[in-house]
Amino acid sequence: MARILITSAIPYINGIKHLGNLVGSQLPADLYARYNRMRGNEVMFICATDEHGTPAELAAAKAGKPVAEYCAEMHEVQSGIARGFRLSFDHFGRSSSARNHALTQHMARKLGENGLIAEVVEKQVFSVADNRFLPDRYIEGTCPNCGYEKARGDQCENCTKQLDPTDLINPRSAVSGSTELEVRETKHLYLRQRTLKDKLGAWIDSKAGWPVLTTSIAKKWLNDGEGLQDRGITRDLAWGVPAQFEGAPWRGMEGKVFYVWFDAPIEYIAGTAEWADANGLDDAAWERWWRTDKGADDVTYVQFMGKDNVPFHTLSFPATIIGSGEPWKLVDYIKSFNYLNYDGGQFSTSQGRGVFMDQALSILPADYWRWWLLSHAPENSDSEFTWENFQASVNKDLADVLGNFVSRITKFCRSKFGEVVPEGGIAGERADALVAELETRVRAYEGHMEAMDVRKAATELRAIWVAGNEYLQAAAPWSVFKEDPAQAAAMVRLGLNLIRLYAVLSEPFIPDAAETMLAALGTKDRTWPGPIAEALAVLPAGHAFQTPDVLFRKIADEEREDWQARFAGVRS
Ligand code: B3M
Ligand code: ZN
Repeated sequence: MARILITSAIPYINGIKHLGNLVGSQLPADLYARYNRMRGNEVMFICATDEHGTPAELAAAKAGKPVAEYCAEMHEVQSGIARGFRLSFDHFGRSSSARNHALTQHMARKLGENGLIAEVVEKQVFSVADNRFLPDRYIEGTCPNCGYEKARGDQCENCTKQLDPTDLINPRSAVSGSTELEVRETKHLYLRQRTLKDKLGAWIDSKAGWPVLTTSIAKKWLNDGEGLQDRGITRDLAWGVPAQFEGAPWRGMEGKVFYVWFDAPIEYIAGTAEWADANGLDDAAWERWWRTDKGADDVTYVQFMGKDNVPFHTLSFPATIIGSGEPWKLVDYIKSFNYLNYDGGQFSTSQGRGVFMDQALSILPADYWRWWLLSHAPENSDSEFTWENFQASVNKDLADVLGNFVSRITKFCRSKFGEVVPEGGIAGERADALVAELETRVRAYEGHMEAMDVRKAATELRAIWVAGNEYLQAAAPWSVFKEDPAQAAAMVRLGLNLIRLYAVLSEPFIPDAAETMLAALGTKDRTWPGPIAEALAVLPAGHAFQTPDVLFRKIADEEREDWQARFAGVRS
């Protein structure tokens, strides 16, 4: 039994995420977590809300609430939506937790003790109109690297370059739009990443099997141009993890907090500690996932994230871990994603363009979205959501292929043999051919799931469903029944067992439908298939079942048009 630690990039607290965010981190992470649990591996799956930084402060101000209260409320909202999508986190933590405060300060102290923190008096952008220092992402301007005009002061979302606000051409306050910006002096802590460059480079080079998207971004920021820069890890803000604390190897940092990108990845660890606390367990329970000196040496750690988060996970966070000099677990594999676009453009929070997670669940159950998103995951390039494609996928794959199969078998059985698995007969050669085909396909499916090739896995799963449908069509037990009821019984018995097999194989993609299928079959047997012939003999003759309701309904053209108009947003 393998031990798999899985983290998804932790979503910002300030608002509800859209489907593009979901498919770029949490959803494929959930797929992988569920698959590994089905295979009997020991899984720890952690996510959290990312609660610090100016976005949270500003959103709270806009909502007219104290920031702590706003975050607590929004955490509950995001938590409920995650449950709605059946995201099976072992713990959905909060980066503002006491655990993360303590661990962030601990890491910073270690880095300081190891000579990796520099105190730098620097000039920082102060917005006179807003009466505050502006954090990097709240300064907008033109990217010096690619010329994109809405680049943020921390990173250009167009070319992914990490920036400093003073790099921007024509800077302005993103809070008020004011260009009345002054540069004032303030002291900050810098993580001396540059001294870790060789170690980081060697570590990345050792990851030969990583996706090209991940390593190319990492190597670009490690080696290109001026290369890896030392990074400021504190900010002039009130909300966050205080940078001045007992035992800190520096002074004069009162009123400052750690930069949100410093404490956010540490929350992966702190979130696991929160999990232990929530379950009344001791520190050893979470340390065995994270400390290689305390049992984590046999853990495989996999991270899921969108491509814009890759530099922070391949360079900044590993710099914290390596620089601490302590035996914390480093990531073994980073699965990163491109962007999902929406109907000929981009998702836009400000314009209300596209489908957001709460809206999605208000119109259709989670499985419909999960299936479409995962089977169209933006792995090798950006992909696009269109309503036509969504409708076609749902109606064909889920309703016509899988749903129809389940309904035909159970209804036919009920009408001819009653709601029990029928006995006797031999299904015949077609059944043997089906078993042989499934033998190959199921093993291929496992391979894709293990490799986290999400689209390939979805394609294989669909082919597995199709194989059953085609078998049923060709075998036609309804015709055979007239001449040879025993053979028809054997075919139906095979079909009912196929439903169970489909439920087990499909669980990571469509957990609710899998649950419904198993419940209808009156079985809790979720055994992952070994030899297919054995897996298709789990439900014995005489086993009772109940014909389920329609598994997936079709999307009508009028609904599709209605939704398309509803989520188009305000266009300029
Ligand atoms: N909250 C950005 C994002 O949601 C950020 C990820 C943090 S992962 C440690 O895309
Ligand atoms: Zn750029």
